[in-house]
Amino acid sequence: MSFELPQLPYSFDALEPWIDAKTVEIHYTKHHITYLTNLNNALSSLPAFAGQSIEEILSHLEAVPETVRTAVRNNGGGYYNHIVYWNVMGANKGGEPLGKLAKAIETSFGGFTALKEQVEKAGLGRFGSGWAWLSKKTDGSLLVHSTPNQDTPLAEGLIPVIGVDVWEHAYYLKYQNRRAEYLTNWWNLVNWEEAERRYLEA
Ligand code: MN3
Repeated sequence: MSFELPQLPYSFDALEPWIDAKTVEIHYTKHHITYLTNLNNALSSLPAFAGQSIEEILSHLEAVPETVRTAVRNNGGGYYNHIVYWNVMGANKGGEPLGKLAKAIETSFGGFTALKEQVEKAGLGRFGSGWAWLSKKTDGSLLVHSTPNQDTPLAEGLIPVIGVDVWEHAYYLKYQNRRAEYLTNWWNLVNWEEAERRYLEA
């Protein structure tokens, strides 16, 4: 068994002008696929993991043999995190959170403005490479947090609702060192239907 690269749910230029087509193309066809390839290589000698979902594997990294655990953590994380990232964005999206997720954001943070501030702060505060997340805890409440490198919320027992990649490869061609501007503009891309679906499913 091996994992596969899900199709990008839109064309490379769909996220313009907020994320340029070249960045999306390189990010998906070079970076994302490399995580996938390295994940499959790491798991190729472990038939016991065949049939497990990527979510199961990343939620129980301690069960992965030590010889490949770091490879699975980094590349499995990269594989999974980017699937979340692509799917919580879209063309002509943005706007405000919807439905039950909007209510939960109100309860946990006091509203969308406060959520945006916390996510942008988490993304800006991540030194080096990583991610900023809105995640759901097991008790149903919401949390804004950041993970380094390709670590996932799953490894902390959290379910990601939305996540923004703050590795330089996600924004450097268009924004260079201006991570703050990328984060502010990113809200124009968030697919709140998908975010609510993830929140309700989690
Ligand atoms: Mn990336």
